[in-house]
Amino acid sequence: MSRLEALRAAFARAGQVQVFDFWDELDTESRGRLLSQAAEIDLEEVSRLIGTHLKSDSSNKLDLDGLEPAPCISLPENGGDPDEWADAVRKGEESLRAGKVAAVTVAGGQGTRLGFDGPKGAFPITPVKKKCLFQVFAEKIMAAEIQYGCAIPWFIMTSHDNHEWTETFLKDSNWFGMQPDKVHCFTQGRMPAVDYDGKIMLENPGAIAMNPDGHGGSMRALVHSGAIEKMRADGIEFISYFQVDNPLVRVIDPAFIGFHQIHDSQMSSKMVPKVDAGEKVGHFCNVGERLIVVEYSDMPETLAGKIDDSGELRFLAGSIAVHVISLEFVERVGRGEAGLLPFHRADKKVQTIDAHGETIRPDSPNGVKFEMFIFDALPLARNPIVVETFRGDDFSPAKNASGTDSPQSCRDDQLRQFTRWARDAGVDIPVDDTGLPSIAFEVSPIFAVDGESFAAKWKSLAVKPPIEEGTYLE
Ligand code: UD2
Repeated sequence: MSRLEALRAAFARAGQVQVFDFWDELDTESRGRLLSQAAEIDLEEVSRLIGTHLKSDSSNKLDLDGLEPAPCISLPENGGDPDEWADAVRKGEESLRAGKVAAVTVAGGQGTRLGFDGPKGAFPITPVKKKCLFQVFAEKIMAAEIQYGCAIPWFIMTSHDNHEWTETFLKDSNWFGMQPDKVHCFTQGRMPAVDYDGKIMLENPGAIAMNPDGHGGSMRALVHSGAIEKMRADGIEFISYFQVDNPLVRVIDPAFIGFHQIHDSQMSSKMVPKVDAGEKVGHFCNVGERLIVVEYSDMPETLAGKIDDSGELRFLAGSIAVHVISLEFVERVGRGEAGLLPFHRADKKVQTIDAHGETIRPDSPNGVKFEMFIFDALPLARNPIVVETFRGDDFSPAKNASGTDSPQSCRDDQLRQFTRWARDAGVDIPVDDTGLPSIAFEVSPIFAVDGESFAAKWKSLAVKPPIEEGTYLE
């Protein structure tokens, strides 16, 4: 049986043979592409998802009964034990010095809301030098390599759509000073979109409408791409995981890594207290003993806005999508041995074709995409923990073209951070009542990555430069 016959028969058995409706009209290249897309699809998985998410509507129905706020390890200034924090830092630093930590950035998203034509990592984000997000992360990794005398390999998850672009961009940028053999791009998996009758959709006569399988797909992709094997060969035990849209992120955080180890956790997460009930971050919750994240879109407003006895939001702990994950756990989840990550349904406008092969660009949702979320691995993990972090030093994402979580708010938050470090080190910089200075200046991660390293570096300078409009400390 030819490859075509075998695939066509399998798709026919699954009720999806429409995928080959235009086969006879396709040229050789399109046929090749269609066959390889078809071969990528796990038809059993798709049939199962159609059953749960379209036919029985039993998907995405969270049982919110008995939902409790999850316990968190608080910052010392908010009641956490300073000795425990000091221990965690020591432990994390030990692992860093021993070269047990790798960084993973998920950068496979489409970045539609930002309206940037290119991979988000290439977006210019810093206030003076207009460094792109990838450069900021690379420099933070290099700063940690210098500080701990170790190598920290960096793995970047891309999508089919942006993989080549991302690799070329990094290469053309000389990997921003990192050693090329320490930077690895790996591609996440894809899922077909289906219409409301559960039929796999064609984007054009010779291509299936395929989408990235969500950042939860990183677990599988790390295994299937061979990244995990590479990490193991390098002696990596812990992965510092973060999203591509957050330039403030502490890419390498010894305290966080240390807490993960002290609690013998397989997956640890960072939280910030939400700014208000409507902030678009997931909520750390417990259902019985299980730690879960309830995404903002799934949290009923009445619960999200509920106030506790102390006058604070009851579900205060917001997820900033930063995790430490143990290598062996990624491997087990990626292989499906620790349970499967569920798929979430998203109703979307999917470009498709009609029975004559003519393009349809819908103006309302006409299909369903399936995505996995990384935080759904928490309930599968041993001893998952949630650790509080200071927002001003860890979280300011660029998601929207303007307003909240935009390049402008990100720029302002970087300026507030640099200014706070400088003022704490004794530099006089006037600020408004939000901490924002009237000048724009920039601190390179190679100069300092936090208030402590800034103070030490500043103190060590025999001649201190004036900090004024356009100053760049490197
Ligand atoms: C995510 C979290 C939200 C909160 C927020 C913090 C989800 C569902 N929600 O919201 O709870 O923590 O971040 O900023 O995660 N990505 C891929 N491949 C994909 C899809 C996404 O790599 O298939 C990457 C994407 O490049 C980005 C990150 O995942 O770095 C977040 O994706 P998003 O923008 O869809 O998530 P968002 O902002 O709605």
